[in-house]
Amino acid sequence: MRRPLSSGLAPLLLPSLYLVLLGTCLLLLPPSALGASEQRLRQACATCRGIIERFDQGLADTAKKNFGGGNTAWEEKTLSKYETSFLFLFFLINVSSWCFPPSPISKEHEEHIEKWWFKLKKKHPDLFKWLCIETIEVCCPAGTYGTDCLACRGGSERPCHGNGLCEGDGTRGGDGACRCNREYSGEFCLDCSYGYYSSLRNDTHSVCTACHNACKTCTGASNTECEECKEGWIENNEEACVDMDECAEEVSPCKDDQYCLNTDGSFSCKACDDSCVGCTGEGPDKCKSCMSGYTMEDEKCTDVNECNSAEVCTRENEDCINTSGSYKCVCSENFENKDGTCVQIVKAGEWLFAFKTILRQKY
Ligand SMILES: [Ca+2]
Repeated sequence: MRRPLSSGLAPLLLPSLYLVLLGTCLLLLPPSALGASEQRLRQACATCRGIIERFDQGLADTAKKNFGGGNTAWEEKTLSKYETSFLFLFFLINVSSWCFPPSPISKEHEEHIEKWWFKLKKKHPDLFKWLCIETIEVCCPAGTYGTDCLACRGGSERPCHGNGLCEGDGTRGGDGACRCNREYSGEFCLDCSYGYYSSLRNDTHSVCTACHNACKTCTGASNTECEECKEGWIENNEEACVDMDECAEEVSPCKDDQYCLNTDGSFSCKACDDSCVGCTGEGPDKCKSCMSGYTMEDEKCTDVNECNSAEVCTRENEDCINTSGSYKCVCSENFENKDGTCVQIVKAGEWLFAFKTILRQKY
């Protein structure tokens, strides 16, 4: 049974709209322009891939929402060439701004996409392969690169022996050279980088592993297999690289008000406690001597309570407050400092009383 056109047209034409979008964007990347630059070659493939992914997703969504059990036969029968062309025109106006940069539309590409949709999608279900690789030739199969889709170094199955990226992999650009992962080096990413050793090596596989933290270079995993010790490490009697204790040196590498803290392969300088003049570690019990305002008590620099002395804060109406390492003198309650003397604070009500008294006396 035939559905009414008004309700059936939207779901029916939706896949075609995706085709239009696809066509429009791809047309911005005509093969004639692909030789322009390396960047453009890679971008051309990335764009084609992106469009195919969105197209596939769009088709999947449309099928789920509108076709349910599928009505492809009816759809193909109803969708006329005239409707497709009309939608092409409509979308060329609306969709072209989504793609970059604008360029003239080629009839040839328009036809490629239509051809695939109506005639080839069963025979070539992989639209990416058919369109991007085989037809408009902006991409290459995985593991190959360049104009002729040559195999990457180390072969297309495992480019760069699985230890790096092949330049231009899957695109019509690049030179197939390997960009090795950090652990690997060499043309085929089979050699180990500085600081790594070969833990497995045969004709096809190479595994490089990081040296022990103590080694600059090495032949194996432990600190006895270093070829050279890293800075901050020193070779001991057993020919192993061990941490150098910088803090044990006769002259401390730290400042006078700091203590030295040894760490694996390095050291750090930390501030002494406020009560110390020089120290050997953290806290007031590691002082070499005490700062003024502190006194050594039980091998610990302790605050001196100056307020216990009769010689401090001797002005009238003045109190002493002890602080860590010092003390301060403040006026007692209801007194305030005026020109170095503590005077009684006169409250607002008292002022008013005094003012009224003056007025009464005068008038
Ligand atoms: Ca150290």
